[in-house]
Amino acid sequence: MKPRIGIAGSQRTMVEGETHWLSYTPRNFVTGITRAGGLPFVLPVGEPEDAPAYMANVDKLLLAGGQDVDPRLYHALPQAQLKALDVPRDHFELALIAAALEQGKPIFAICRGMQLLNVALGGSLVQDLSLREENTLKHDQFPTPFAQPTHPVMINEDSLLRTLLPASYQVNSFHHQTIHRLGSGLTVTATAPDGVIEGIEDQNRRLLGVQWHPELACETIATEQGLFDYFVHSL
Ligand SMILES: [Mn+2]
Repeated sequence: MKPRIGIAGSQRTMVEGETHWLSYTPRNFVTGITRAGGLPFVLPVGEPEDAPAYMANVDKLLLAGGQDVDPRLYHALPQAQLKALDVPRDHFELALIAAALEQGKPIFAICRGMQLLNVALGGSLVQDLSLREENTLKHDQFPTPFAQPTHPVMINEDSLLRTLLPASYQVNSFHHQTIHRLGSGLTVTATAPDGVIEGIEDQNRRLLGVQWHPELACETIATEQGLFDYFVHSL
């Protein structure tokens, strides 16, 4: 049987200000999992108490991109640069993470997903890259096309990520927040030249996170599809 992959979904109205709500995930995540030979299940934002039952029905958890993480979850006040939150989504995904850890199931966390995973393990975030003291590169590459890598990262030796990617690598980048304090048990696996953390993992608990967007490049860049292949079959 194909590995069953739960993709934590998002929610939005079809048109801004309208009341017609959609539960969804961007199709690119489905494509990455399907191309890898996995069986994707989109998990709609729901009640945290149902998270263990959802996780019991899948083999692994994918945390997708999306809104900013509620700064209350890492005991910070909202800065002016904070963008949209989805507090129910945060709470449901935290419950999915807890259930995955409890059930010993691997997690692949992308962009917001990596940031939320870090917060779930006691870490914190910088709410906007402009709040860093260091000189910071362009990490929101818009309007450059999604699949086009635009900034380099260095992949740490001894990391799981380094078995999949070269030591010097180029990634696409669409984020305005970044990890500040690292969550417990996590190690940094990839770093941009400005010091921004671009990858994390915990090999013991089989947690893998990247700040960039393999789902937007997996159809054109073999190493990006390779991240999904590894997640579905080997993590
Ligand atoms: Mn970046």
